[in-house]
Amino acid sequence: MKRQLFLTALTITIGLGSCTKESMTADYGVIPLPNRIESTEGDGFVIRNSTAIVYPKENGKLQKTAELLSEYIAAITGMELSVTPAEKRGNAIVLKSNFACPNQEAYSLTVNDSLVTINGSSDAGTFYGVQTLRKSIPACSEGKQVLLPPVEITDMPRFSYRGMHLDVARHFFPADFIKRYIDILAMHNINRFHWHLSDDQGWRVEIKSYPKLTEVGQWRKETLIGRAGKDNTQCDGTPYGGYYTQEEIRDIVQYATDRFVTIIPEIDLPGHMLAALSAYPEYGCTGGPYEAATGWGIFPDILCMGNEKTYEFLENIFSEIMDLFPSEFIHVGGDEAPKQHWEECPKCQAKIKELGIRATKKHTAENQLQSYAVQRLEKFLNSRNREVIGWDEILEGGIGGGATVMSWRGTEGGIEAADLGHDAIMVPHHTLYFDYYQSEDQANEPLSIGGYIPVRKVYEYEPIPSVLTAEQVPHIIGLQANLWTEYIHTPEHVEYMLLPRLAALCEVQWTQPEAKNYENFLCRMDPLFRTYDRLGYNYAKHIREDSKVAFEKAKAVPQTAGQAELESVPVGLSE
Ligand code: TNX
Repeated sequence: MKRQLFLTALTITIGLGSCTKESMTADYGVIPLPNRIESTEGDGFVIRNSTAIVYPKENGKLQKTAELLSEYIAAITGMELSVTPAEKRGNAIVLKSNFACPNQEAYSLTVNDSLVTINGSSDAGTFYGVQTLRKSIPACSEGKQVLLPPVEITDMPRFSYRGMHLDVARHFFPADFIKRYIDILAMHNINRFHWHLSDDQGWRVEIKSYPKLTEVGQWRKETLIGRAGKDNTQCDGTPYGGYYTQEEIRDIVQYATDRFVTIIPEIDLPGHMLAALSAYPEYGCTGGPYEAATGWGIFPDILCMGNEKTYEFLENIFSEIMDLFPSEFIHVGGDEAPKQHWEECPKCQAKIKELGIRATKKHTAENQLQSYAVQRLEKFLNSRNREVIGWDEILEGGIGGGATVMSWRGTEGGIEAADLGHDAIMVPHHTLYFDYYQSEDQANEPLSIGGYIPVRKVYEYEPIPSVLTAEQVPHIIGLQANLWTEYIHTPEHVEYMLLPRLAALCEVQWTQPEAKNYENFLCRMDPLFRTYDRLGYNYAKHIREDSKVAFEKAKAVPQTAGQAELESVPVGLSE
């Protein structure tokens, strides 16, 4: 007889309850919470040194996933499990990908006494089953056998677009750290890494046809100290640069692909382009000279979109970007582009005339010129089978084609996009900007851009606006958090801003809303924090104590009381 396991405190009690010196018991109540966890009959499966991880012969992707699982288990337990394409045999963890489910990232995870089977609806699904398994193993399992209680888990994500962003223009982070960042994303079932590669303060990707983009554009002569503001112009006097070679990019793209993370590159235009203009001033309205910005904000010098040569410049850049990044989506920016130079620029005004653009009540002529530029670029990218994403400003001059809108100034952009039949990704700054403070006690926090976004606020976010009709809802393809780095100089600080808010984000992205419960989440954070510790991830500690207390409280609940609760609190997609 199968027993439905409900994800109350009981799950945790089971996990911790049977800890001995020699063995540890896995706990399947991981983050993000799986849709359905049913405990089954039996003694369970013991992971020992002799356990093999088995993948289907000639499936290179699952071979890689099997190797990663072996690494994950080694990092937590010290056991180095062998990886083999052998046929099914006893005491093995078997990876497959023929689980029948229309959702392409679903999986089942079955544990009986002799076998663990992770079966994905695709190789990606199998990878998420592997993530669930590795997170279920307690971080303090070093040198111990791990008992996996018998179970049947079936799981799939709520949203297909589950993103996380990183700005490497304001501050640069080396290739090795980008890989570590991708590891962290993968651990949280995130499948899109939005890589913000260029901005006013630095150009970070090698483009062979325009070598000065990195030779010159990677540099700013110095960096503002303290918070940006009218009265603060104090800089550190130290030149700052950094960029990724194409070889490094290819290596990172492969690293991400192995972890089922698609990298979406962003080249932000026509604004936020000062670094590029410092290298190629001929593509600005005034002809320069320009310098990469040393402080933060919005700058009036943007690309001249009245000049045909600028289109050629962009197409050449994007051709190389497309060669480097296989992603279906390419991000073309579009945010914060002041139009004062366009208003005076003879080329821009001639272009507006030539195109027959007229200012309307809704759209200025200059905003329509931006809209024309984005749509023209979109056609170019479409001709190579790519789709465009832009910040919500791309709605301003009228949106055409099939662009996907990233709604950052609030949720209105997403709502408008859905209403116009476009897809949208929710990234509202008020809830999903991880560069904002995590505590109200700002004096005790590293200097941040502002705001206040505690873990709970992220956790409680509902990305589908209630005003949408049933037909519009599917246009919200997912959500993402953004990590801008004006005030973030080091990898450790990036991790501090990212974790544990990322854990809250991933549960919004993955888990069905009915199954979400903040107290329960806090309780499940405790083992995840231990895993962060074990892996050396630097995280913010604001909810660390609360999560320990929630965990201890759950542990103290006698099993019978837990079972009484069991009958009443179903979770997720349980039938
Ligand atoms: C707005 S979000 C920006 C970025 C800044 C960020 C700081 C967006 C499209 N533009 O350029 O870094 O705010 O929070």
